[in-house]
Amino acid sequence: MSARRKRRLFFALWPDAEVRNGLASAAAAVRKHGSGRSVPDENLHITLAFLGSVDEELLDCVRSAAEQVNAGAFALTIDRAGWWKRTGILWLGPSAGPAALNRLVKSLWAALEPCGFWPDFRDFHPHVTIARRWRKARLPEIRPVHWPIDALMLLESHTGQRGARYTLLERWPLIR
Ligand code: 2AM
Repeated sequence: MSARRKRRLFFALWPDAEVRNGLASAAAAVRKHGSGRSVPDENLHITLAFLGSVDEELLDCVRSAAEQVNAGAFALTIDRAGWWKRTGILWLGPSAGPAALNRLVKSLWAALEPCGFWPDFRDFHPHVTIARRWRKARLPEIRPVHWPIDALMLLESHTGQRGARYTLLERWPLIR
């Protein structure tokens, strides 16, 4: 009997090159004020739904769940830095999470339920992780990054010698 292949998957908001540049400079400005393990610029994103290690045979179900998501495009402004003491995560995020983002995440989890996934019932705090194992120094103001959200992405996470690497598997435009 062969072991079924598992893939570590998550849905995310994945920035285009311009937004990524904005996030990268804001991240660099914030990281000047402390120390920890920086997330490489090419990995910056917002996780919407973390699925964990998924049986490959569930992939079709996950894909059709994404197709059923009922949400429109919206604008997100990343305008603050934050730090979670317990996890040591340093992040960038919106100071006002738009209702459209919450609706998107809710619709995504509802669509994933028939595939056997249950929502992560911790509160959803949209954030871009910019460093881990961060010991807090100071959190400066950041130059706001305007991020037009018009698609939902499915990513696979690989753990390499130099930490996590993400591959974009598929992208669904947000149209309603
Ligand atoms: P983080 O960056 O905020 O830690 C890929 O691993 C993405 O999924 C990361 O952005 C990570 O969020 C998130 N992630 C990893 N493990 C997770 C878990 N157990 N629960 C929720 N999100 C997780």
